[in-house]
Amino acid sequence: MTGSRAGDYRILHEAALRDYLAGVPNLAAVLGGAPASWVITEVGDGNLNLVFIVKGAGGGVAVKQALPYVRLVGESWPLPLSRAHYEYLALSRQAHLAPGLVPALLHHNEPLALTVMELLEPHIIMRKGLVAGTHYPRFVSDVTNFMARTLFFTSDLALSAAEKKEGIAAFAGNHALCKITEDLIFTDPYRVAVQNHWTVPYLNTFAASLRADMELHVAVSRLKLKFMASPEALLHGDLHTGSIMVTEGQTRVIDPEFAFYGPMGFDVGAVLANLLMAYFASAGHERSPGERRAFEGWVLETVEQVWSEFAQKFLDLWRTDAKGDAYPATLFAGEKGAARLEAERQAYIQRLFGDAVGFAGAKINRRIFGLAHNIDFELIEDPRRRAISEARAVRLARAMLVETTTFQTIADVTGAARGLRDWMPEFSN
Ligand code: SR1
Ligand code: MG
Repeated sequence: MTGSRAGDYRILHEAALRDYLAGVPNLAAVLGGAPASWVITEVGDGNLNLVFIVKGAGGGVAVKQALPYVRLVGESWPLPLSRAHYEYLALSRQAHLAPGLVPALLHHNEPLALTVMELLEPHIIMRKGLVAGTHYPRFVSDVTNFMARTLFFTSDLALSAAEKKEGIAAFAGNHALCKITEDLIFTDPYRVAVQNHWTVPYLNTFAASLRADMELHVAVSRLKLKFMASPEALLHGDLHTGSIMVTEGQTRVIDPEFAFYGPMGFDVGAVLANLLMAYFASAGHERSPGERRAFEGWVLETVEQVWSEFAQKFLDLWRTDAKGDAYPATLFAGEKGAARLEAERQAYIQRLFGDAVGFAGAKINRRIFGLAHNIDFELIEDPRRRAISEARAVRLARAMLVETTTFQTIADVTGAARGLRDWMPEFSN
């Protein structure tokens, strides 16, 4: 799939991209017609890369090219192009483990850090649909299949120790992307950092308490260590609702450039956190009081189902497909062994739930106080209304981080979120 030599990297803008695609026979065939007639549009609205949609008489493709720096910030923040390699590798593995839930890969050029994928149409970024108040009936089933299968089948429960360690090694070089997470999620929101920002002046006292709250610092530091030192499974690594494309009937998980072997709760917590933020942001998008209650009810139901279906599917895979070196069958023989192993599975999933709750809390705070925010809150134009939604989310996030064990079930999480729906923060200004 690679057509250039190392050292050939250049940023492909429209004309160069047209020439490049014209020179790749399978892509030219998908697009159809004369290359001059292809319509090329740059649509990237993420923080890191260029993304083009290319349409021809016969069809379309999506082209993603990594930039040698963080797009959101500019050339002052260099970032390795190798992330395109890890994204391609992760997409290939996910396509195998969770067929139909990631975009089809059509072409990859390693030196150009460029990947061409099927064009997902009429899919939209899920976060945009959530801001608009759209329900997605397939989402729970699809995202839980994706998480259960990609996490289980890359873990020691499914793999031999050698296969697992090969997997860790294959992604170990993606450390620059891990470092972004380590800094932006687990560190910067809790200290003075130039790139932090929040809804001023309303959240000033909240930001100050994030910087002063030692219990919070301990909680987030424990999670940071878990993120750095627990290679449980191949993570997507950035599984927020901006990394999911949907129609009402289809779900596709995109953008795994942060993939590495880490703690499973990080991916699960990312999905839960982003749904919870959609829930709290919803009040800020109402045009009349209570207008979006049905949507908000669906979001909380979705939070509950995401956890319960994920847990069920993961445990079922463990019961049927445990070919890995962990928990050797010979140690759990007979009825007594089977019962003890089942109790252990329940304990494992409860521990994973606690991790997901904590990571979800960290994911919420980073979107409200860190560098990279989300449109769920940012599109609430009135800053006071935005801050009210954000403050509710932050209050839940602190409890999820510091009082994690008080959330024993997912209903404890949704109950706490529901209880904060109409809470009015006292702003100092
Ligand atoms: C500098 S990159 C900021 C964020 O964008 C990505 O989507 C990740 O979430 C990362 O933390
Ligand atoms: Mg992304």
